[in-house]
Amino acid sequence: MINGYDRMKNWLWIIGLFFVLSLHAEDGHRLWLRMERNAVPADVRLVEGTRRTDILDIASRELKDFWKGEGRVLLCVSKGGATRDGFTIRKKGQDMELSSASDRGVLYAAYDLLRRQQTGDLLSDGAVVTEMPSYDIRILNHWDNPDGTVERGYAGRSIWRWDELPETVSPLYEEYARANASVGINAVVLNNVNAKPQMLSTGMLRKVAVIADVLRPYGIRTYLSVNFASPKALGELPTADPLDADVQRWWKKKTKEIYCLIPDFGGFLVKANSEGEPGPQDYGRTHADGANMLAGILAPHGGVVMWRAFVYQASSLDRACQAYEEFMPFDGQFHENVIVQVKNGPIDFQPREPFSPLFGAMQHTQVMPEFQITQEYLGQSIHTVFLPTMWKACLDAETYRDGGGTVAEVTQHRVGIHSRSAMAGVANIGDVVNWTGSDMAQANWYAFGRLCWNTDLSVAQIAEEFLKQTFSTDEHFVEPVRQLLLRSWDTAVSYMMPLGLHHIFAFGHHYGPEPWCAPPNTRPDWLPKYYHRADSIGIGFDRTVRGSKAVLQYHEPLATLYGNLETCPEEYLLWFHHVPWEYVMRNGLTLWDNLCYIYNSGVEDAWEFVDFWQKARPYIDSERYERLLKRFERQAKDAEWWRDACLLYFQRYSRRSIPADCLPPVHKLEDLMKFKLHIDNYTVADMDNLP
Ligand code: GCV
Repeated sequence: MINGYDRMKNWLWIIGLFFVLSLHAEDGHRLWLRMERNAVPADVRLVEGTRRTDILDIASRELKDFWKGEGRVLLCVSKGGATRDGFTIRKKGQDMELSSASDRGVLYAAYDLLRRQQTGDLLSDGAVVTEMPSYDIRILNHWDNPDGTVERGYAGRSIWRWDELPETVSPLYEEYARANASVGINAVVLNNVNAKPQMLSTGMLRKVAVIADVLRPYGIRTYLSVNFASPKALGELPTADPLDADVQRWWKKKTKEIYCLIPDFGGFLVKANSEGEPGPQDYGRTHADGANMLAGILAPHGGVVMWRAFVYQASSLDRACQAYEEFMPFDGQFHENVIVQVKNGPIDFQPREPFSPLFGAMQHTQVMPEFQITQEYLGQSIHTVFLPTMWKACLDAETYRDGGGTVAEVTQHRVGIHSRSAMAGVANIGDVVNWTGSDMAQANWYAFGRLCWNTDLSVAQIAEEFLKQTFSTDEHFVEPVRQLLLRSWDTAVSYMMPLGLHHIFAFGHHYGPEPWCAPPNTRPDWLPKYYHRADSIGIGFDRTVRGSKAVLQYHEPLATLYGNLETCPEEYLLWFHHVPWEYVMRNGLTLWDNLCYIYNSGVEDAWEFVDFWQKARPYIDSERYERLLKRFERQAKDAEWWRDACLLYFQRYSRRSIPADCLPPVHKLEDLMKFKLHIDNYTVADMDNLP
């Protein structure tokens, strides 16, 4: 029999346990902003002459709540301060002075200070730090649809709750704004580039205005993707021809309506004549006609047009050549407030691509890089792949255009007096509690912001900052997990598509491998065989002067370097060349053997990540530990799936055996060829149904 006293004791036990657990509960929602709130607010003041603004109020609040320094924090906006969102922090005795030419700069200084506090990177007495962002516009592109779905989203539904707006304002919006501001992101495109015309209806714009009001005090400007055919699709005009006077009047009126609701509206992002989206070519007009028409209308309001160069037709021309062919004739013809938005590689966010030749080629047009933060082609929200390594490979690539310059340098260079530099990232954010599906995928959101702010930051530093703020500052945790993050991109490329292989994904969802995929009546350039071209002689796409000539879109010495089998960097070998299976590579092994060993090393690395992660167990909360452990295990099994699918399939062509010192396949090709993943909403558990 349990008496009253025992019962009470049991209850106290349960309540105590619950309390302890909830203290340690880490659902990932706080991202990298896990600072302890002060019991007594810090002493934060505006210096004389600095007027209060909403942005400064937020900077003050953050510092009062979380800054633990002894002295005062002085916030100063003055004409002489750093411009373009830049800032200076001075440590004077116990006091900190944060100054900038704008309140936004002061906000970024506040977050810089808090980051230093979190990571232990404190300033010594008399220290002066000045920062200037690499890009003017540091923008997230959401591929969120008005119905709440997210194209290529792996973290639940859209955070924008259109059906509740404008009346109900989700607290998520402000949390999201704060997270962005803390890493310097100052612009957001709310909706998918495959834009629904209804986004421009008055009802939707009122909802957009409410979100813009929440983002503004965090220094964030709101942009929209627009459907080029909107005037026609909304039933208001018979045409969307950009040279038609009625169409121009329609856009003028619509733009005015937008600026009445959102005075600091940033502008339009446009995907035109690409993958079935409408565009100026539908009316015999050019990309320049379309972009300039919108740019002319936005200019008086201070808005910009981001016009995407992601274009390709089902034609005989190599897909990798098409964007260059379509855009180069218009170099120098775009208005100053047009920025041509170019994906990092010439095809489509593949695990590894050479940089797009347009970066080096368009010398008289403002061009901006577009990266994909959401991991459409890199294991979605299951695999851990730290993407800044890949982004840096693109940003640091030398273009050899006139006067030279890396991709980062040429895109940061302003082409016209009024032009602005920009960098875009396709968001990986949804309404799941931890925002990004995988707790580790938060690192890519964080890294995107940090890299837009400073393209010179090292990947190692970004990883360290993220881990210290998000998980633990304990070196026993930080060092191995940082190593894991630094290796993760190379590992994923090794088990998915080494040596320049690309686009050999499963059809539609792009999660797993399907190099054999060939459904009837499908565009050839959507199928893996178009890209890998495996046959009895060899494998790879010949883009040399004997093949599609894509190499000629690069400046010398790259055209020759890539075009020559002996000098082509091996990581791009099969991107640029069709190479015989028996070809002897730089390490003295044949192509086939190399392929086997690299796939094999990818699998070994992925299993090693499981070990690394298991060692991290004592240093972090069990919730996030367990969630990630499941993912690391699934990633390693997926690596085996990739290796087996690709090697066993390509073996049908190479007719060579897998070297004896490679791990033997765990799957049979016939089983893998039968396996189909549900297109939507698959989970780690679904993947366990693999044969
Ligand atoms: C938004 C790839 C993706 C599409 C995406 C497109 C783009 O093709 O698979 O989902 O569409 O890129 O960037 O426009």
